[in-house]
Amino acid sequence: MSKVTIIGPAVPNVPWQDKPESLNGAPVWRYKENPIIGRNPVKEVARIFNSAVMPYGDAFIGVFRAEQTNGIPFIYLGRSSDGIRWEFEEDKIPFTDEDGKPFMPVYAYDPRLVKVDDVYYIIWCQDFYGASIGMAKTTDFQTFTRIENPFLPFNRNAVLFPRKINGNYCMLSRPSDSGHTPFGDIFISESPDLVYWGRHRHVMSKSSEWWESVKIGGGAAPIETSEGWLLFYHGVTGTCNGYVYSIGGAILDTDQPSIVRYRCENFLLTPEEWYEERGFVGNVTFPCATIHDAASGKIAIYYGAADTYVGLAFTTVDEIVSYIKDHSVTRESDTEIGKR
Ligand code: BMA
Repeated sequence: MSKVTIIGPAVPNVPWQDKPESLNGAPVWRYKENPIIGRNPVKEVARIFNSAVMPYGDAFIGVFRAEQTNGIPFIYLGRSSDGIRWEFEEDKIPFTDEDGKPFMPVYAYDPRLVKVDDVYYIIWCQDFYGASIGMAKTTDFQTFTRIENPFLPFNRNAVLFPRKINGNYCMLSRPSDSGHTPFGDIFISESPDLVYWGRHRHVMSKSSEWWESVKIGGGAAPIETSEGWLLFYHGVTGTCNGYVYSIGGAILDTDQPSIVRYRCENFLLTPEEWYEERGFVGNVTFPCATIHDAASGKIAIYYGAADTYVGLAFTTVDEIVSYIKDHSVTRESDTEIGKR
Protein backbone atom coordinates (compact mmCIF):
# COMPACT_ATOMS: atom_id res chain seq x y z
CA MET A 1 0.00 0.00 0.00
CA SER A 2 1.48 3.32 -0.98
CA LYS A 3 1.86 6.13 1.57
CA VAL A 4 0.87 8.82 -0.92
CA THR A 5 -2.37 7.91 -2.63
CA ILE A 6 -3.50 8.52 -6.18
CA ILE A 7 -7.09 9.71 -6.22
CA GLY A 8 -8.66 8.00 -9.20
CA PRO A 9 -9.64 4.62 -10.55
CA ALA A 10 -7.70 1.38 -10.24
CA VAL A 11 -6.04 0.37 -13.52
CA PRO A 12 -4.73 -3.12 -12.71
CA ASN A 13 -3.33 -3.62 -16.23
CA VAL A 14 -1.21 -0.44 -16.12
CA PRO A 15 1.92 -1.11 -18.25
CA TRP A 16 4.77 -1.90 -15.88
CA GLN A 17 8.36 -3.02 -15.44
CA ASP A 18 10.10 -3.09 -12.06
CA LYS A 19 12.85 -0.62 -11.30
CA PRO A 20 16.26 -1.99 -12.34
CA GLU A 21 18.57 -2.47 -9.38
CA SER A 22 21.38 -0.70 -11.20
CA LEU A 23 19.49 2.60 -11.23
CA ASN A 24 21.29 5.13 -9.10
CA GLY A 25 18.83 7.20 -7.13
CA ALA A 26 16.82 8.20 -10.20
CA PRO A 27 13.06 8.17 -9.52
CA VAL A 28 12.02 7.35 -13.12
CA TRP A 29 13.18 4.39 -15.21
CA ARG A 30 12.70 3.57 -18.87
CA TYR A 31 10.91 0.59 -20.38
CA LYS A 32 13.70 -1.75 -21.49
CA GLU A 33 12.19 -2.33 -24.94
CA ASN A 34 11.80 1.38 -25.77
CA PRO A 35 10.87 2.90 -28.10
CA ILE A 36 7.39 1.42 -28.14
CA ILE A 37 6.48 3.07 -31.47
CA GLY A 38 9.08 3.11 -34.24
CA ARG A 39 9.37 4.90 -37.56
CA ASN A 40 6.81 4.63 -40.39
CA PRO A 41 4.09 3.16 -38.17
CA VAL A 42 1.18 3.87 -40.52
CA LYS A 43 0.84 4.28 -44.26
CA GLU A 44 2.04 7.78 -45.19
CA VAL A 45 3.05 8.55 -41.61
CA ALA A 46 6.79 8.89 -41.05
CA ARG A 47 6.86 9.32 -37.29
CA ILE A 48 4.59 9.18 -34.24
CA PHE A 49 5.65 10.98 -31.04
CA ASN A 50 4.29 13.46 -28.40
CA SER A 51 1.08 11.46 -27.94
CA ALA A 52 -1.51 10.82 -25.25
CA VAL A 53 -3.13 7.60 -24.11
CA MET A 54 -5.57 6.46 -21.44
CA PRO A 55 -7.48 3.42 -20.23
CA TYR A 56 -10.62 2.62 -22.19
CA GLY A 57 -12.76 -0.32 -21.13
CA ASP A 58 -10.37 -3.19 -20.39
CA ALA A 59 -7.81 -1.85 -22.84
CA PHE A 60 -6.21 1.47 -23.85
CA ILE A 61 -6.88 4.16 -26.40
CA GLY A 62 -4.81 7.08 -27.57
CA VAL A 63 -4.49 10.15 -29.76
CA PHE A 64 -1.20 10.27 -31.59
CA ARG A 65 0.79 13.05 -33.16
CA ALA A 66 1.50 11.60 -36.56
CA GLU A 67 3.89 13.41 -38.88
CA GLN A 68 2.62 12.57 -42.34
CA THR A 69 5.00 12.01 -45.25
CA ASN A 70 4.07 15.47 -46.52
CA GLY A 71 5.51 16.83 -43.25
CA ILE A 72 2.18 18.03 -41.84
CA PRO A 73 1.24 16.75 -38.38
CA PHE A 74 -2.24 15.41 -37.67
CA ILE A 75 -3.85 13.37 -34.94
CA TYR A 76 -4.50 9.67 -35.45
CA LEU A 77 -6.42 7.30 -33.19
CA GLY A 78 -4.74 4.20 -31.81
CA ARG A 79 -5.80 1.24 -29.68
CA SER A 80 -3.86 -1.21 -27.57
CA SER A 81 -4.67 -4.17 -25.34
CA ASP A 82 -1.53 -3.74 -23.22
CA GLY A 83 -0.60 -0.04 -23.57
CA ILE A 84 2.64 -1.03 -25.32
CA ARG A 85 1.78 -2.49 -28.75
CA TRP A 86 -0.43 -0.02 -30.61
CA GLU A 87 -2.57 -0.30 -33.72
CA PHE A 88 -3.49 2.85 -35.56
CA GLU A 89 -6.35 3.91 -37.76
CA GLU A 90 -5.20 4.49 -41.33
CA ASP A 91 -6.84 7.91 -41.53
CA LYS A 92 -6.60 10.96 -39.36
CA ILE A 93 -9.31 11.62 -36.78
CA PRO A 94 -12.33 13.04 -38.67
CA PHE A 95 -13.18 16.12 -36.64
CA THR A 96 -16.59 17.73 -37.25
CA ASP A 97 -18.32 20.88 -36.14
CA GLU A 98 -21.35 20.84 -33.85
CA ASP A 99 -23.61 20.18 -36.85
CA GLY A 100 -21.65 17.09 -37.82
CA LYS A 101 -20.00 18.69 -40.85
CA PRO A 102 -16.29 17.99 -41.48
CA PHE A 103 -14.16 20.60 -39.71
CA MET A 104 -10.51 19.68 -39.90
CA PRO A 105 -7.73 21.84 -38.49
CA VAL A 106 -5.04 22.95 -40.94
CA TYR A 107 -2.55 20.98 -38.83
CA ALA A 108 -2.71 19.42 -35.38
CA TYR A 109 0.07 18.39 -33.01
CA ASP A 110 1.00 17.45 -29.44
CA PRO A 111 -2.47 16.14 -28.45
CA ARG A 112 -3.50 15.50 -24.87
CA LEU A 113 -6.45 13.25 -23.97
CA VAL A 114 -8.35 13.84 -20.74
CA LYS A 115 -11.62 12.42 -19.40
CA VAL A 116 -13.78 14.75 -17.32
CA ASP A 117 -16.99 13.20 -16.01
CA ASP A 118 -18.06 10.94 -18.89
CA VAL A 119 -16.60 12.93 -21.77
CA TYR A 120 -13.20 12.52 -23.40
CA TYR A 121 -11.49 15.73 -24.50
CA ILE A 122 -8.69 16.01 -27.03
CA ILE A 123 -6.63 19.20 -26.76
CA TRP A 124 -3.91 20.01 -29.26
CA CYS A 125 -1.94 22.77 -30.96
CA GLN A 126 -3.27 24.04 -34.27
CA ASP A 127 -3.42 27.04 -36.55
CA PHE A 128 -5.88 29.71 -35.36
CA TYR A 129 -4.33 32.54 -37.36
CA GLY A 130 -1.17 31.51 -35.54
CA ALA A 131 -0.33 28.59 -33.29
CA SER A 132 -2.97 28.14 -30.61
CA ILE A 133 -5.12 25.51 -28.93
CA GLY A 134 -7.78 23.34 -30.54
CA MET A 135 -10.24 21.19 -28.64
CA ALA A 136 -12.73 18.42 -29.41
CA LYS A 137 -14.89 16.03 -27.43
CA THR A 138 -16.00 12.45 -27.90
CA THR A 139 -17.87 9.90 -25.87
CA ASP A 140 -17.40 6.92 -28.18
CA PHE A 141 -14.21 7.57 -30.21
CA GLN A 142 -16.37 7.39 -33.35
CA THR A 143 -17.50 10.99 -33.60
CA PHE A 144 -15.22 13.85 -32.61
CA THR A 145 -16.89 17.22 -32.23
CA ARG A 146 -14.78 20.37 -32.22
CA ILE A 147 -15.59 22.85 -29.47
CA GLU A 148 -14.61 26.50 -29.31
CA ASN A 149 -10.89 27.27 -29.40
CA PRO A 150 -10.23 28.17 -25.77
CA PHE A 151 -7.46 30.75 -26.16
CA LEU A 152 -6.15 33.47 -28.43
CA PRO A 153 -2.92 32.87 -30.35
CA PHE A 154 -0.17 32.27 -29.56
CA ASN A 155 -0.47 29.38 -27.18
CA ARG A 156 0.61 25.73 -26.86
CA ASN A 157 0.80 22.83 -24.45
CA ALA A 158 -2.74 23.07 -23.11
CA VAL A 159 -3.53 20.42 -20.53
CA LEU A 160 -6.99 19.98 -19.04
CA PHE A 161 -7.36 18.83 -15.43
CA PRO A 162 -9.27 15.54 -15.08
CA ARG A 163 -11.97 17.05 -12.88
CA LYS A 164 -13.54 20.41 -12.20
CA ILE A 165 -11.98 22.38 -9.36
CA ASN A 166 -14.27 24.64 -7.32
CA GLY A 167 -16.98 24.03 -9.94
CA ASN A 168 -14.93 25.02 -13.00
CA TYR A 169 -12.96 23.22 -15.68
CA CYS A 170 -9.28 24.13 -15.36
CA MET A 171 -6.66 24.16 -18.07
CA LEU A 172 -2.92 24.79 -18.06
CA SER A 173 -1.45 26.46 -21.10
CA ARG A 174 1.74 28.12 -22.27
CA PRO A 175 1.19 31.49 -23.98
CA SER A 176 4.15 32.44 -26.15
CA ASP A 177 4.87 33.50 -29.70
CA SER A 178 5.00 31.72 -33.02
CA GLY A 179 7.79 29.44 -34.20
CA HIS A 180 10.41 27.85 -31.97
CA THR A 181 9.54 30.01 -29.03
CA PRO A 182 12.50 31.12 -26.91
CA PHE A 183 10.38 31.77 -23.78
CA GLY A 184 7.30 30.49 -22.01
CA ASP A 185 5.72 29.94 -18.59
CA ILE A 186 2.76 27.84 -17.46
CA PHE A 187 -0.56 29.57 -16.71
CA ILE A 188 -3.95 28.23 -15.62
CA SER A 189 -7.40 29.35 -16.79
CA GLU A 190 -10.90 28.42 -15.61
CA SER A 191 -14.18 27.89 -17.43
CA PRO A 192 -17.71 27.02 -16.30
CA ASP A 193 -18.62 25.55 -19.70
CA LEU A 194 -15.45 24.99 -21.79
CA VAL A 195 -16.47 27.96 -23.95
CA TYR A 196 -15.73 31.03 -21.83
CA TRP A 197 -12.30 31.00 -20.20
CA GLY A 198 -11.04 33.45 -17.61
CA ARG A 199 -9.66 33.95 -14.12
CA HIS A 200 -6.20 33.42 -15.60
CA ARG A 201 -3.41 32.83 -13.10
CA HIS A 202 0.32 32.31 -13.43
CA VAL A 203 1.44 28.88 -12.21
CA MET A 204 5.20 28.65 -12.75
CA SER A 205 7.98 30.18 -14.81
CA LYS A 206 11.10 28.79 -16.36
CA SER A 207 13.71 28.65 -13.62
CA SER A 208 17.32 29.34 -12.95
CA GLU A 209 18.01 25.60 -13.03
CA TRP A 210 19.93 25.20 -16.23
CA TRP A 211 17.85 22.31 -17.64
CA GLU A 212 14.70 24.49 -17.69
CA SER A 213 16.20 27.93 -18.16
CA VAL A 214 14.65 28.78 -21.56
CA LYS A 215 10.98 27.73 -21.31
CA ILE A 216 8.63 25.21 -19.77
CA GLY A 217 5.27 23.74 -20.79
CA GLY A 218 2.60 21.47 -19.35
CA GLY A 219 2.99 17.78 -20.11
CA ALA A 220 0.71 15.02 -18.91
CA ALA A 221 -2.71 15.74 -17.41
CA PRO A 222 -2.14 16.34 -13.69
CA ILE A 223 -2.60 13.30 -11.46
CA GLU A 224 -4.61 13.95 -8.31
CA THR A 225 -2.79 12.67 -5.23
CA SER A 226 -3.17 13.04 -1.48
CA GLU A 227 -0.31 15.63 -1.69
CA GLY A 228 -1.80 17.72 -4.51
CA TRP A 229 -1.77 17.60 -8.30
CA LEU A 230 1.30 15.79 -9.59
CA LEU A 231 2.41 17.45 -12.80
CA PHE A 232 4.97 16.09 -15.25
CA TYR A 233 6.03 18.92 -17.53
CA HIS A 234 8.81 19.70 -19.99
CA GLY A 235 11.68 22.08 -19.37
CA VAL A 236 13.99 23.38 -22.08
CA THR A 237 17.58 24.52 -22.07
CA GLY A 238 19.52 26.14 -24.93
CA THR A 239 22.88 24.86 -26.12
CA CYS A 240 25.25 25.59 -29.01
CA ASN A 241 23.49 22.74 -30.80
CA GLY A 242 19.94 23.86 -30.06
CA TYR A 243 17.27 23.13 -27.47
CA VAL A 244 17.28 20.13 -25.12
CA TYR A 245 13.92 19.02 -23.69
CA SER A 246 13.83 17.24 -20.31
CA ILE A 247 10.99 16.05 -18.09
CA GLY A 248 10.39 17.86 -14.80
CA GLY A 249 7.97 17.40 -11.92
CA ALA A 250 5.96 19.64 -9.61
CA ILE A 251 3.06 19.32 -7.17
CA LEU A 252 0.29 21.90 -7.35
CA ASP A 253 -2.15 22.74 -4.58
CA THR A 254 -5.31 20.63 -4.77
CA ASP A 255 -7.83 23.46 -4.43
CA GLN A 256 -5.74 26.34 -5.77
CA PRO A 257 -3.59 24.79 -8.47
CA SER A 258 -1.94 28.08 -9.43
CA ILE A 259 0.06 27.60 -6.22
CA VAL A 260 3.08 25.32 -6.62
CA ARG A 261 3.62 23.36 -3.41
CA TYR A 262 6.79 21.54 -4.49
CA ARG A 263 8.95 21.81 -7.59
CA CYS A 264 11.83 19.50 -8.30
CA GLU A 265 15.11 21.28 -8.96
CA ASN A 266 16.43 18.30 -10.95
CA PHE A 267 15.06 16.92 -14.18
CA LEU A 268 13.35 13.56 -13.78
CA LEU A 269 14.42 12.31 -17.21
CA THR A 270 16.66 13.85 -19.87
CA PRO A 271 17.75 12.63 -23.31
CA GLU A 272 20.30 9.84 -22.81
CA GLU A 273 19.23 6.91 -24.96
CA TRP A 274 19.77 6.73 -28.74
CA TYR A 275 16.05 7.17 -29.48
CA GLU A 276 15.97 10.35 -27.36
CA GLU A 277 19.21 11.84 -28.67
CA ARG A 278 18.83 10.97 -32.33
CA GLY A 279 15.88 11.54 -34.64
CA PHE A 280 14.07 14.24 -36.56
CA VAL A 281 14.83 16.65 -33.68
CA GLY A 282 17.44 15.15 -31.38
CA ASN A 283 17.58 15.62 -27.60
CA VAL A 284 13.85 15.80 -26.90
CA THR A 285 11.92 14.00 -24.15
CA PHE A 286 8.39 15.41 -24.13
CA PRO A 287 5.76 13.96 -21.74
CA CYS A 288 2.12 14.03 -22.86
CA ALA A 289 0.31 11.41 -20.77
CA THR A 290 0.40 8.95 -17.91
CA ILE A 291 -1.52 5.81 -17.16
CA HIS A 292 -1.68 5.37 -13.40
CA ASP A 293 -3.19 2.85 -11.02
CA ALA A 294 -4.66 4.19 -7.79
CA ALA A 295 -4.57 0.74 -6.17
CA SER A 296 -0.81 0.15 -6.53
CA GLY A 297 0.48 3.70 -7.05
CA LYS A 298 2.20 2.64 -10.31
CA ILE A 299 2.62 5.36 -12.94
CA ALA A 300 3.53 4.80 -16.61
CA ILE A 301 4.74 7.98 -18.35
CA TYR A 302 4.35 8.30 -22.14
CA TYR A 303 6.75 10.69 -23.78
CA GLY A 304 7.78 11.73 -27.24
CA ALA A 305 11.45 11.04 -28.01
CA ALA A 306 13.49 13.08 -30.51
CA ASP A 307 10.29 14.09 -32.36
CA THR A 308 10.40 10.58 -33.84
CA TYR A 309 9.43 7.88 -31.31
CA VAL A 310 7.20 7.21 -28.31
CA GLY A 311 8.97 6.14 -25.13
CA LEU A 312 7.57 4.71 -21.93
CA ALA A 313 8.97 5.23 -18.43
CA PHE A 314 7.86 4.24 -14.97
CA THR A 315 7.72 5.44 -11.41
CA THR A 316 5.49 5.06 -8.37
CA VAL A 317 3.55 7.80 -6.67
CA ASP A 318 5.50 7.27 -3.43
CA GLU A 319 8.87 7.41 -5.12
CA ILE A 320 8.18 10.41 -7.32
CA VAL A 321 6.41 12.51 -4.68
CA SER A 322 9.15 11.94 -2.13
CA TYR A 323 11.85 12.71 -4.73
CA ILE A 324 10.11 15.95 -5.75
CA LYS A 325 9.67 16.96 -2.10
CA ASP A 326 13.26 16.07 -1.18
CA HIS A 327 14.60 18.15 -4.09
CA SER A 328 12.04 20.92 -4.02
CA VAL A 329 13.02 24.52 -4.68
CA THR A 330 10.17 26.99 -5.01
CA ARG A 331 10.40 30.70 -5.65
CA GLU A 332 7.92 33.49 -4.99
CA SER A 333 6.50 33.28 -8.50
CA ASP A 334 5.74 29.58 -7.85
CA THR A 335 4.07 29.89 -4.48
CA GLU A 336 2.01 33.03 -4.98
CA ILE A 337 -1.56 32.84 -6.28
CA GLY A 338 -0.40 34.13 -9.66
CA LYS A 339 -2.52 37.28 -9.98
CA ARG A 340 -0.90 40.65 -10.53
C1 BMA B 1 8.11 22.24 -29.62
C2 BMA B 1 6.91 21.49 -30.13
C3 BMA B 1 7.05 20.00 -29.85
C4 BMA B 1 8.41 19.46 -30.22
C5 BMA B 1 9.50 20.35 -29.67
C6 BMA B 1 10.90 19.91 -30.09
O1 BMA B 1 8.07 23.59 -30.02
O2 BMA B 1 6.79 21.69 -31.50
O3 BMA B 1 6.10 19.32 -30.60
O4 BMA B 1 8.56 18.18 -29.66
O5 BMA B 1 9.29 21.67 -30.12
O6 BMA B 1 11.05 19.96 -31.48
